[in-house]
Amino acid sequence: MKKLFKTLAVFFITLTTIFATETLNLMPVPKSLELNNSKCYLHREFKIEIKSHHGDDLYTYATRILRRLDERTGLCFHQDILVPNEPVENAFLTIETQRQGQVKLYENESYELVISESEIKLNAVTDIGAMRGLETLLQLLGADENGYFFPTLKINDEPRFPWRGLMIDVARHFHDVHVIKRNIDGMAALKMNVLHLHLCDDQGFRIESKVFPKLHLISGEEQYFSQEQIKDIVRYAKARGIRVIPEFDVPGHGTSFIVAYPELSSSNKPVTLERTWGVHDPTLNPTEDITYKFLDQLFEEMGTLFPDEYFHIGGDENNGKEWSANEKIKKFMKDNHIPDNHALQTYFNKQILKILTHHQKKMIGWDEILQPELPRESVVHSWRGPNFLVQAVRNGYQTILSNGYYIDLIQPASYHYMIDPVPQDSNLTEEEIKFVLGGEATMWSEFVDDDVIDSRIWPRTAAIAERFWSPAEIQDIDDMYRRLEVTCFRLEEHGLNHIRYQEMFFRRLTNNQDTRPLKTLVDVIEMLKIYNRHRTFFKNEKYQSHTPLTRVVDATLPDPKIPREFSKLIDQYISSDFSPEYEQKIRNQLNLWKKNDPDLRAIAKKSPMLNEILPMSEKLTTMSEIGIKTLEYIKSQKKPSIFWKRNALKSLENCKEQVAGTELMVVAPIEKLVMKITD
Ligand code: TNX
Repeated sequence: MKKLFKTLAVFFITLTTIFATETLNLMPVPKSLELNNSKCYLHREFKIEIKSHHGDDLYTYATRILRRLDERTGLCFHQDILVPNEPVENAFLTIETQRQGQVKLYENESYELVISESEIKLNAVTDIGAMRGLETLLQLLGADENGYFFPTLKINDEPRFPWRGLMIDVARHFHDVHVIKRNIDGMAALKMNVLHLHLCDDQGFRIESKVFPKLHLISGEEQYFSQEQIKDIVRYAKARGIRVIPEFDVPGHGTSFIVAYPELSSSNKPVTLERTWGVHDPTLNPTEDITYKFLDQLFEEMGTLFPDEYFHIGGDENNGKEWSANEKIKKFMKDNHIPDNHALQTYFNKQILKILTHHQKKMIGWDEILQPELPRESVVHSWRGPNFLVQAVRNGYQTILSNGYYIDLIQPASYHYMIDPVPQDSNLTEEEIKFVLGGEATMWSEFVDDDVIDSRIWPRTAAIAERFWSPAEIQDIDDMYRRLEVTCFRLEEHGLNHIRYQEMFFRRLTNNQDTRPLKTLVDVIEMLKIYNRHRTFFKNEKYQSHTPLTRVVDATLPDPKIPREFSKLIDQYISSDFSPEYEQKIRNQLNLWKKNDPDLRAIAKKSPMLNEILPMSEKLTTMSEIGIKTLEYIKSQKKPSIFWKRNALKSLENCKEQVAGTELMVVAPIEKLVMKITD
């Protein structure tokens, strides 16, 4: 019976959602939605009233919503700011909450939104739920010849997972307060609720410490958050129902600690701040009291800046080299019956845990913290794969998933979208599934600075946010991309520059000449995926902290639209049995690509920075010529010689090779077409 009910519920959700998402642009898709068939038009008299006063945050939130609506519609509403205890006459939207929300794990974020032709009602248990509902309302805005409107409907919504995070690495490249804030706004728009700041690593220490000032003064290299700035970020996030969790990565990735305070080191080697990426040796010494005294004081200080009950200690990728090379550490291990480096890390974690518990914090760390005797209230943050997550859950730990959500690896939104925090085929029981708290998209910043970062986070993170919020059954990739496109341009209203940064880069790259030929090329190339860019060199050197991130590769967008559409077009052409309508479209596109190269070369003459990408431009021409020839063969129903086909495939293979950290994304469809000629 229970099962039948569940199946029916899933059916209902899917039905209502399919109905809804065909016409609406909601992201994430709500839990349930009933659409009526009329419109609620917006007018200048539109006013919001909050009927309950549980803290001021909702008032400022609703005021921002009003302004955003105003900016989109140009209606110039009469209502100014919303102020507590000031009655609003003839309010069109009334909001009612039962209590103030806490920015805390498991806080209630549910809401009910009812839109009729003459009024809108938003009810929520907490003000945070109301904030989530207000974002939904804004996403519902439509327009027709009569003006701006909301569709009439009823939504009941709540998240599937309580932990929906974004991690930003501010250590490899520092990111300023305004960058963090605009991304917090993006998170709120997508109903995400945890900002995780990776605050230190081998390349720098990015937060002021009054107790150990050399940390920021030496290892911050003038790029760090002051304590006032951190308080400001935490306050800004809280006002949007978002928790902020700090990460201090120990004992590995420890260079920034050791440069400032060499006494913490596991070796005698002199160290300098790391300028390259990857896993490095410097590791804190787990056998000396001084290490724990230091971390005790530091974590106490930092714990007061970040009020969240969770505190991330990193714990990843300690290669153990320094421990194995240190006689004193080896003796300590022997004396204390610690058999290997893993056990030594467990010993270290246990001491850290005592410190955190003493400061009323719960510990969260990357996979590697999962060792025997890890207390059950710790959270395991899984980056190595679903198996590790399942293992942690089976051992009774709460977990969050990041493996599969590494947005620095430039995989398409569809890839991230289909990864579920609850691993498929894991056979976890209903009870065990409750231990999966959710996940975090991770923005490691080896290849992003303040200009590029938004384009690496958005819009793909919106698809991940939907995975964390919406019912698991919502899986239609085409519909996700349709809604993602709308979400993407809407995100610009927060000052996010994920779209407009490109034009600025093009101007610099062309030396302010015509940017169109460069755009034509950039539209079809992408940065190398996974760790392949890490493996390339620039000017015969490994990438370093100061290597410029202003090259063509940095102006490319992840998951570009034109290649996706071109691939679809080729499929349609093939499945329509080579319809002339599609043929014409393909031909137009190929002709445009084919003749782009001379134009780009002319521009490169006055902008040598473009030279490195010219071989890619040539590949685009070669590929297009092969494509055009293939269309001719198909049209005339003539078969090419066996040599032609062999050479064409060989050239296409060559077109797939990387140039200047980029790859051409439209070769595979042409290959498919060539294969069709003789089939
Ligand atoms: C692995 S995930 C790391 C980071 C890198 C990242 C790049 C983890 C705990 N460590 O140090 O920045 O890969 O993708």
